[in-house]
Amino acid sequence: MNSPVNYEIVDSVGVITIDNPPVNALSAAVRQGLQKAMRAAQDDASQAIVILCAGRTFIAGADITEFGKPPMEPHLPDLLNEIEASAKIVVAALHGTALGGGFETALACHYRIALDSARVGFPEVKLGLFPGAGGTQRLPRLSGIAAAVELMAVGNPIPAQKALELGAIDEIVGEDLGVEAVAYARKLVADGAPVRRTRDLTVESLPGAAFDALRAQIAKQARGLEAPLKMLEAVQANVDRSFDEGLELERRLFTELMTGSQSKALRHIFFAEREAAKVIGLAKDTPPREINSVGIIGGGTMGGGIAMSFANAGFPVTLLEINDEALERGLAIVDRNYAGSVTRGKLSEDNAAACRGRIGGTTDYADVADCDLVIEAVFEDPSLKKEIFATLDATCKPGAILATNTSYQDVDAIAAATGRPEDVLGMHFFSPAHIMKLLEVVRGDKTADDVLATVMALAKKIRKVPVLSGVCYGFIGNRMLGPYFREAQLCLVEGSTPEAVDAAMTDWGMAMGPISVADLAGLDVGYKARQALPEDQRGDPRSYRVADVLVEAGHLGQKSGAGFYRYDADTRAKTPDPEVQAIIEREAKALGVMRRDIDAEEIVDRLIYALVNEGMKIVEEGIAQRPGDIDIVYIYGYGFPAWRGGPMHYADDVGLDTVLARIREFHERFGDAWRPAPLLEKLVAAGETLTGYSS
Ligand code: T1G
Repeated sequence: MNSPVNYEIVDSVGVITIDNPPVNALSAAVRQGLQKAMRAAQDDASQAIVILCAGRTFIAGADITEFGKPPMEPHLPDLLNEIEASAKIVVAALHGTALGGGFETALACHYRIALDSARVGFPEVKLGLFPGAGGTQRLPRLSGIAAAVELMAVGNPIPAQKALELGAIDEIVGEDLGVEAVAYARKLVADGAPVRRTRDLTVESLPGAAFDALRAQIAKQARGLEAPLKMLEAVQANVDRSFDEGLELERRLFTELMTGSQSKALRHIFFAEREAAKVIGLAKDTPPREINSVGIIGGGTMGGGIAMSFANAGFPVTLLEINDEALERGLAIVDRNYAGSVTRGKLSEDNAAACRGRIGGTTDYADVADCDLVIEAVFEDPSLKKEIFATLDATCKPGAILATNTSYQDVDAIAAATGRPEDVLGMHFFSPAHIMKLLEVVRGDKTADDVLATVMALAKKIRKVPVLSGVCYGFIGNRMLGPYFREAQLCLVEGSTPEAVDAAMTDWGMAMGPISVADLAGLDVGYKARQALPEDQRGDPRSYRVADVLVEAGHLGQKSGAGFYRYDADTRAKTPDPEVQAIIEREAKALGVMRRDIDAEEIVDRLIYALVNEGMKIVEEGIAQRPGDIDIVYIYGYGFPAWRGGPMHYADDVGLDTVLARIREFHERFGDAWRPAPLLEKLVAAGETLTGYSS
């Protein structure tokens, strides 16, 4: 088999080229090829060595597909020690994204050059790890401990210019990297530059107190993720141990993380996110339609956020509202959001102005007639949506894609309001739409393949994570949220309090507790949805009676200053409300509920297993293509802790038999709402897991 590593001498410089598409990951074959080339270069006529990569990027890390499998030699830390020990100067030439083990490879070289467009970084923390091949010991020696910790704790790459400032690279060179690298190496030799081993550099020490402060800060940011704190422990070795002792500690802590459940969960998410973008049965080469202009119907919070997502990605956007006043209000929301992004340093003033400049407004449908994609984002009134789609059908050019941003309505019924249902689908954004990464793409009965292919690919361009959903009430995310909220409300009535329910879930890792989420979304939203249903379809009154009473008492949530909690008008800080607790206890009595102590474990199990049980049904019905898609929905749309891998992965990790046993117990105690999903029973009976399952 051809090695993905090529070696040749160019102008007396040994040039090692790695060519392992798509991202030159450090697979076993790459490591073996690199070692072989390095050893050859030690004994041949070359005067110096250059390591670079073919394709779109320098090494983007260790090969994540090899994790969890028996490691093959050479092990990366040993290989990098060997590169560093080279008797001849070794230069790393970087382009694209030099990440993780790729950046560590560069740090083990004696000199580093890069294209201006290159980026370097340590994203391992996003995999529940930290740099495990010398990065925790070498980067501090070049950039100082504080800068190194910052780069490793958050995991976002930095541009070459910044890396230059930090001393992590030595020079930024022109576009022809191969030529520049050979010339750079030859100049080093000509100048008599030394072999400069990073391990030999001294590191500026940091007092214990500074480490304590860092530890406290990181613990707060990590929100239950173990890796950043272990990273800090490894980095601390820089001040009180030798380089090799530091490497040893790094290896031990890294291995603990690698074999732990958090990294397993985050690696699952890494691949599940990429898998989610692939539509089973849709030909890879389905030609997408061209999208160069976008129209948005409705300039409310969602419409404005969606417009910004497209404008931020370079698309011209036309925002349509029913009259000038409403349009002004909509554009003012957009202006406020851009000003906020500038204040928070997310966008530069110029960039914000450029993006804002791409958004135009109108009250005339004729101005969206030529748009390639039109997204309806008005409030959840089914007849209004159908009316708008009938108008779009009459106005928009043939071939335009017509999308609805509904959160739960029947997309097929909306498509039926047009004569071109094949051009209609759902694009369900999450609030705030210019920030939240998730996009539920809802395929209607008649949605054409090229429409689907277009929108799945477009999602990446607007920096969204797409997940395909079939048509059902609430699609994937909101449908599962129903049982989740049901259990949260039942726990309240049966004996708990808003603060206890929320604390149980946030301590477990959720970004926000369910009661606080309800207050944020607005209690009136659920109330109106229930009022639209006949009483016998609203479910167990114990699961909504308190919310109904609160709404009827004017407690709409954060937006009215009071919901389950009271909110400070200025700071938005929330406080428990004794009056609400009194209402809960009064309604419990009226509903004949004997209140009891409910501990955090029961709260977590009821809420999370409610998600799992509904998720199983969604997979079995084919609403979601794979369990991993559900995990992506909950991590990018509902604040589920990524280090638990999403509800479906979590169920696998706990053990489906354990989950089923608990659900059966709840079924006994609480009734039909807890009937175990057939798929769960089938998998347990067959001794199977969800891994690899697809509908
Ligand atoms: N290993 C294996 N496969 C990888 C990979 C990797 N490191 N990175 C990407 N792929 C696959 C990916 O699954 C997809 O496959 C295809 O490449 C294109 O990726 C010891 C322990 C580089 C910024 O965490 O962040 O080094 O779906 O769609 O949007 O300390 O990929 O086509 O079949 O994401 O252009 C650290 C992970 C590893 C970087 C490119 N490195 N990769 O983004 O393409 S841990 C990372 C990325 C480590 C050492 C430690 C991105 C990218 P498929 P893509 P992209």
